[in-house]
Amino acid sequence: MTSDDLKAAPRVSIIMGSASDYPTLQKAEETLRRLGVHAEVRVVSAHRTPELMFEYARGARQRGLRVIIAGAGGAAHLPGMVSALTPVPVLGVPIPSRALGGVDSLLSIVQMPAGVPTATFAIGEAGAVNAALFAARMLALDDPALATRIDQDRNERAEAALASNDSLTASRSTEGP
Ligand code: RP5
Repeated sequence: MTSDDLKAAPRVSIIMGSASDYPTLQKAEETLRRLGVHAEVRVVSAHRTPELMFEYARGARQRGLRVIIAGAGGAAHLPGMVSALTPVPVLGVPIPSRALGGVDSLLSIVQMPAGVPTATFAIGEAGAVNAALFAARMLALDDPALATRIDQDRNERAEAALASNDSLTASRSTEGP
């Protein structure tokens, strides 16, 4: 990865309904950065700033965005509404909500009517990481260097899992019968 990869005009955006969603979506940003993919990050609320949401979504393709990761919690209308306004693929991340733990967010995002495709990932950080990896895989379809970095990342995750098994086995064998 070169520093130019991180400086290039963003092909991915990460938007969220509130700055309180950022601790979850930071995992998406970190995952993309690790792969050398620069993402722009913005608060765009479907409920509090609907005009901004319209403007942002309507201009997304022309600005060169190739995929939008949209996280929201509670009555999580942002991913679906943005998907209704742009042809750019939208990956929804349900944010854990204070009242209902994110099940409300999940159901709000996943139950889209036919004709408005909106991908939905797991609630919380796992969803944020996987949305980022999915976005990277989409970009890698015509970016061989990125595809190579994704392969390396996957190998590193496999090695970490194997190492965790070794640590677990070692710690168990030092305990009594
Ligand atoms: C949603 O309302 C946001 O996506 C956030 O998850 C939730 C709560 O927002 P705050 O009250 O923390 O700003 O629109």
